[in-house]
Amino acid sequence: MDLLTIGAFARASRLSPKALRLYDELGLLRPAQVDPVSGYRFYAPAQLERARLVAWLRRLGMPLARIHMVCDAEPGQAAEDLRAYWAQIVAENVVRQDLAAFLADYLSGKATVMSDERTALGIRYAARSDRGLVRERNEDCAYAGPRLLAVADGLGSNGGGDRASAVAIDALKPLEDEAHPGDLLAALGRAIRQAAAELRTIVESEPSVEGLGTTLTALLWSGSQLALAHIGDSRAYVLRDGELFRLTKDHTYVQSLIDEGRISAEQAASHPDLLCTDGLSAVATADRIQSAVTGPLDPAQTVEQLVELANASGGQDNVACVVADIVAL
Ligand SMILES: [Mn+2]
Repeated sequence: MDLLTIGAFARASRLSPKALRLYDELGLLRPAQVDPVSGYRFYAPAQLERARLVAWLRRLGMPLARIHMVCDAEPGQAAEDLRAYWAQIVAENVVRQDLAAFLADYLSGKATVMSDERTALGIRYAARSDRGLVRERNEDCAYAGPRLLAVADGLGSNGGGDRASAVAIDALKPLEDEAHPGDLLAALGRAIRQAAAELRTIVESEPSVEGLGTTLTALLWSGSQLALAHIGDSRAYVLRDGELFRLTKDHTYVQSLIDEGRISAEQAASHPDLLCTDGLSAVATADRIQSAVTGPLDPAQTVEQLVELANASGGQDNVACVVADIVAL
């Protein structure tokens, strides 16, 4: 059987050569043959069916890890997986639709409150991190101060994880003391780039530390503006009218400004914020988290309760959470 070059196979499957190389590296679609001298990849025509399936699933927006699962499953199971994936997308879109409506209300509300007498706003906050019941170390880190709220979930061998999350949060702490007229996001971005540079230095100078990295979800507050930076699968939520909205999408890097206008005390009082690592969000349902955050407890009691919630579900992972209520001063 004649093998196809990667270019010919790419055209036939409507995947780019770059994508094909990535899928090879991931083990999703291995070439039939690789030239030992040139490294060129060759594909069998029979592989086109799998390649087209991958292309279709990509067009559907399915993540590669999940495509891998679907491609390797028995046909019945694959169909089941696909239906489950789509049901999840539909459910997430309902949540996003609600969030979009909420943000539209929120942003259009700012026009009407501009003429109001200025109300000073502050935040009441608490942060808590816990090792959980199983892990030997706590690689999560949480911080809350008058302007900055952040959680980080570190990873890395030989204590690298603890350090990675601490480095990320420490790099952000100076933001507490600086004035950031107008550009909170830029200030957050600079601090995050500095954290990344410090982590690179550790990786380069200490070979014993492997796989160093950290998630980071941080909110910077100026009294009238909130900026959010998010990397990885920790999460930020906002509670509004008793309902918990998730502001972050896992595994993505989102730079979004929640609100560019003034927040009225009335609006703000109904908007407690929650940040947490997957030690909580992976084990507790949104309902359980929502009822913990909605209750009459103050932020310190709430974070306590959230940690208990994570540990009551087995405490398999470290957990970090930050709760902040925006209040009129
Ligand atoms: Mn974790």
